[in-house]
Amino acid sequence: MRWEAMAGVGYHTPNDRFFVRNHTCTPLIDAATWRLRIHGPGVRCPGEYTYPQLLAMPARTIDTAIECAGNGRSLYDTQQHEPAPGAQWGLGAIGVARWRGVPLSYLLRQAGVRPDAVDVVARGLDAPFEDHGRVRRPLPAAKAMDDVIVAYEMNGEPLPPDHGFPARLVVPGWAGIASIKWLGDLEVATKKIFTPWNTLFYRDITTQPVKSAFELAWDAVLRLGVPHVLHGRSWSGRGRITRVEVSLDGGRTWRQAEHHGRRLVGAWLPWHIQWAPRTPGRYVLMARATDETGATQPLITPRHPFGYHFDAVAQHPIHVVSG
Ligand SMILES: Nc1nc2c(c(=O)[nH]1)N[C@H]1C(S)=C(S)[C@@H](COP(=O)(O)O)O[C@H]1N2
Ligand SMILES: [Mo]
Repeated sequence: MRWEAMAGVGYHTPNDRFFVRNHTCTPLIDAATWRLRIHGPGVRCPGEYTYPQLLAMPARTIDTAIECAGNGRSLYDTQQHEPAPGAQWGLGAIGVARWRGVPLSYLLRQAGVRPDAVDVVARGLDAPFEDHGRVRRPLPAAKAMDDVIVAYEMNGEPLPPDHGFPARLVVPGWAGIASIKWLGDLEVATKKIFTPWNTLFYRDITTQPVKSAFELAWDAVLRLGVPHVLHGRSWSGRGRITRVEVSLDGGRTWRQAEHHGRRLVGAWLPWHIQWAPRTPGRYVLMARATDETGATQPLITPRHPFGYHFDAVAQHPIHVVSG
């Protein structure tokens, strides 16, 4: 997702601008023959649900972000000179949508979830990834019973194929890999389950850290002599954003940004700040947010072998030109 594409756009990321991250390819699934299977030793009444059955169940609507754990990975290279392998995302591997679907807790109760359930393994119907089998990721039962939904709608439309049609998990606050697309089955286990997606990839990754971005292109060009309102958004998978400070001089001085009053939403917080640059040239814009747990974005993120969780303040280059 290009951050300049979020300028002047409302709270939600439009479906056609929302980033797509696939291990293989988007499968085209026929909703008429699709089934969601719930099975495993952790449920007393295993079963299958059709698409119309899913749509007829009690539903919830939530505004929440999906963010890849590798969002911002290219900054390990450009800012910290420690490149990490994987897709070289800028800061656009995130989007916020209004998701509608069935609470996973409802589905698990329908299936007679047992009190000793430990993990729920969600498996996708996309093609197997290399020699690791189908994309599947265990979710702790406590999170599964909390705020997770099996979503079939994104911003008021049926899920687009790239985002998991006919149904996907949406796991608020957690790394994108938890939100399994093209959901085919849920295996409820009474012991910890290990798959390549919690041992090899995305190991020890649950919630997402605090980050911020400006709604501007990298190397954006701004005019001198006119007042600008710089817009941006900050987010954290661990709690609401409580403070955003901006530096327009490469980190020498910091000013509080103004909020748009969406503090009650646990997705991202839009903010803005006025600026009238006085001299032409190159500038580095920085935004630093704090969430309600007290976590503030650092200036440097500790190196990570897979380039996950880059949460340092991004150094956003722009040019100010006269005329
Ligand atoms: N079945 C399946 N689910 C998946 C993936 C995948 O490749 N296959 N990719 C995951 C990853 S790594 C991320 S970041 C999110 C991205 O969701 P999006 O493409 O809707 O933005 O989907 C997750 N769910
Ligand atoms: Mo991801």
